[in-house]
Amino acid sequence: QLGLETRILGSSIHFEEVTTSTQKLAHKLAYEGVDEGTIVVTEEQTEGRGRLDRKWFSPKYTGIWMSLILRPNIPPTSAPQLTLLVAVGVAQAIQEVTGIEPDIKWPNDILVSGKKVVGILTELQAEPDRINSVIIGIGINVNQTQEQFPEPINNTATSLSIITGKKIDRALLLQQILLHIEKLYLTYLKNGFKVIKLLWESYAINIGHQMVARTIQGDIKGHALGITDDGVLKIQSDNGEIHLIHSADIELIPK
Ligand code: BT5
Repeated sequence: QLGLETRILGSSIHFEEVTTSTQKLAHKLAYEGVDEGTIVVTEEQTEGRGRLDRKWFSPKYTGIWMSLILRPNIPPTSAPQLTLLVAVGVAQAIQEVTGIEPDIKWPNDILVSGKKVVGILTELQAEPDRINSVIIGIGINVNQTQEQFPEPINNTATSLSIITGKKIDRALLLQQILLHIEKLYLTYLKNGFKVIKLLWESYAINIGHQMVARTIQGDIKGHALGITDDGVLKIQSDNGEIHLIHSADIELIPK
């Protein structure tokens, strides 16, 4: 039992010992019209995925692999705001439970000491002007040992227990994550993205840095100026041109 203190998030919990992907199951539930705040949690994913159908490594009993269903009344163009909101909520919860101060790397990673601990995947069920559901997948490496990470991520990924040297209580962390995300979500629905953006900026490591944004249209090299009110990244390339990046993999260039 999770002992949740939240009102919306986790109002209904679908727990599976093992599943292909919590995203897949959450999409199905969202189509069936489950309540907002429904979450899907599993101990192991056999086909966990990242963006662009990349694989998300999700071994048994070591992580938090979950998806949440939200139904905010916002246009589809504002959906990236929710990725950033969830990243802030997860970062706050990690900080509270472990004492670690994590970094957020736009758009969807949480890093500690430059290594990836959390990945977030936001997907929509939407019409052109209207969102029906937002399905937000959260994958967190909690109790893996370094040896448990396979190639090629053994040099780029880490877990909370590797960093702290302690085993982390996953149920407590999950409970805190839902609590923090819900607080932020209620603020967001009431007051918009402004406060969330400020909080996000306090964790963000991209801003002000030189970087290469690898997009499906090609690479853009430049200096990140910040994010727009929709959560889109603004990069100024060396010739002064400003680019709005909606989706990309970011490679930070060391100073
Ligand atoms: C992400 O994609 O970071 C989003 C990951 C979302 C996972 C959650 S788990 C619950 C829910 N159900 C799902 O099926 N998915 C969501 P992206 O930015 O595309 O990063 C993917 C890349 O991260 C991979 O290509 C690997 O290089 C790396 N990777 C894979 N597994 C990892 C792990 N456990 N820890 C750190 N890095 C990983």
